[in-house]
Amino acid sequence: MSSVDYKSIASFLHLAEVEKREVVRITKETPLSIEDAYRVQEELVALKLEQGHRIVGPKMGLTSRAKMKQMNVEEPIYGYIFDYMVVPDGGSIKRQELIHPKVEAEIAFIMGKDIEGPGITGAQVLAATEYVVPALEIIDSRYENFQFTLPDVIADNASSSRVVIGNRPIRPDQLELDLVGVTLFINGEIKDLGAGAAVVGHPANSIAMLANMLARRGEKIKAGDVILTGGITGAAMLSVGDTVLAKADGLGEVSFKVSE
Ligand code: 0L1
Ligand code: MG
Repeated sequence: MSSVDYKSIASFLHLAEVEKREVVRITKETPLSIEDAYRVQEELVALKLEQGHRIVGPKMGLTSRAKMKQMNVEEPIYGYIFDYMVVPDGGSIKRQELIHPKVEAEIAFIMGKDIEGPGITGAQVLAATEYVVPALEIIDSRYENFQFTLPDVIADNASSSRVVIGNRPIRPDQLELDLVGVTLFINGEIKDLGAGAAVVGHPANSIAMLANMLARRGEKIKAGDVILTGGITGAAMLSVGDTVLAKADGLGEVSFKVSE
């Protein structure tokens, strides 16, 4: 049996988020397996729920081949987005509430039906999806200089921090999501671009993987979940005064500003 104190690591990471303070990665002192890391994440989620926050939906991370190769992993990771993380489209994030935020452009799914793995496919995900929208995810690792191992980032709720969801939902059968081009602009300049296929071949595959990973823990995707499928663009650093915009072909735009 593992001697890792999941609750105290979760409290430590939660406090770092609340106090907007970067901390030394957990595995520098305490070895964590992937299983341990998800146990810490579960405690972190429980702590936030106890404090009255509500889950908006799970999110997938490390879904691009480049990020998986960089972290030497075969499988993406997941975390959870909470209500306090949601910023309205066109709204602002406050730089002083965060540690060292970065932004990436994604496609989010709004689920119409529950999906329970194992064995879920992308086609089943599309059949269970009500709408898709462009999204901007603001990630803010609690670790010094965004430096971590895979178990560290899983324990840290996959760096989840803020999210801006587009407000023009589109039915998923209206377009081929793997071919959708997404461009990330900061202050009117293109920072990065990519296509939906950057996310494990198709964003729906990302949710199928999520359903199958959740099934190992006896959990499922629920109708009403808003799910971030993973970065289509790379993550760009944010500064006070930035205006951030993502344009997704056929899906529209989503934006926010960075205030002090
Ligand atoms: O949403 C993501 O892909 C982020 C996962 C965690 C990795 C990072 O913080 O860069
Ligand atoms: Mg992301």
